[in-house]
Amino acid sequence: MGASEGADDPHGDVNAKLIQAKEKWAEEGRALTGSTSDPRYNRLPPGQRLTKDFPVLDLGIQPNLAQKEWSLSVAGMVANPLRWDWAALMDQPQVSYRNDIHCVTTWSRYDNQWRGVAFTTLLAAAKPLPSAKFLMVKSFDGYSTNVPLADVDRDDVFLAHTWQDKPLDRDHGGPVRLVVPHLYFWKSAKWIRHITFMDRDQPGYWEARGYHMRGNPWKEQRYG
Ligand SMILES: Nc1nc2c(c(=O)[nH]1)N[C@H]1C(S)=C(S)[C@@H](COP(=O)(O)O)O[C@H]1N2
Ligand SMILES: [Mo]
Repeated sequence: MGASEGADDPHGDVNAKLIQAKEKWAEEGRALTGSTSDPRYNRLPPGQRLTKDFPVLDLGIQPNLAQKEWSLSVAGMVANPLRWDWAALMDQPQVSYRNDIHCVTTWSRYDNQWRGVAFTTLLAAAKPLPSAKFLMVKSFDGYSTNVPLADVDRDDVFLAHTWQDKPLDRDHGGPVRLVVPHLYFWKSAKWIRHITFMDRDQPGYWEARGYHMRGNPWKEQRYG
């Protein structure tokens, strides 16, 4: 399968080797332990190992966006389609978060300190219609990922612009990324650009390549 297939716009060289490796893992069910766990008792989900650094994972394209070049548009099944630029994002209530990150490639990182805007603030502004059940999130590098509305209509989901008291680095998705901490980190779209609300689930970039449609780490929903 072509490495840039499914991307919004062709950006040249993606990290084809890494993408092929990850597709192969999905085929083989790599890293599956066959156990499930409960976040109330186990902080570390099954099959994960702790890391202290913050690895960078993406398609090999890292959009270089100034704050004033960034904006997020919201469309589809919403009563109020909208577009937030940097100033509009800053006008929203700003919230601090602390969470753990779980990447499907088996690293987890505890105690990330963030600032951003609650996703519930965006939902209140965009007003999803009753028919809206899933989101497709698209990014400036052509990446996409799908997520159930119920998984982002939660107080722990947010649009992040600050990590450990500093502006979010470009390689981690700055100026603005999505953070959905209770799902595998591939759902947390970096350089977020657009959200479409849908009545049906559609696969995003990795989901079309064998990754799970939901991606709950405690159920090891890595693939399929
Ligand atoms: N726009 C975009 N977002 C993305 C990705 C990507 O390639 N492009 N990769 C995903 C994957 S697979 C992971 S594990 C995390 C990695 O985030 P990090 O580089 O900040 O650790 O970003 C996710 N969000
Ligand atoms: Mo990932």
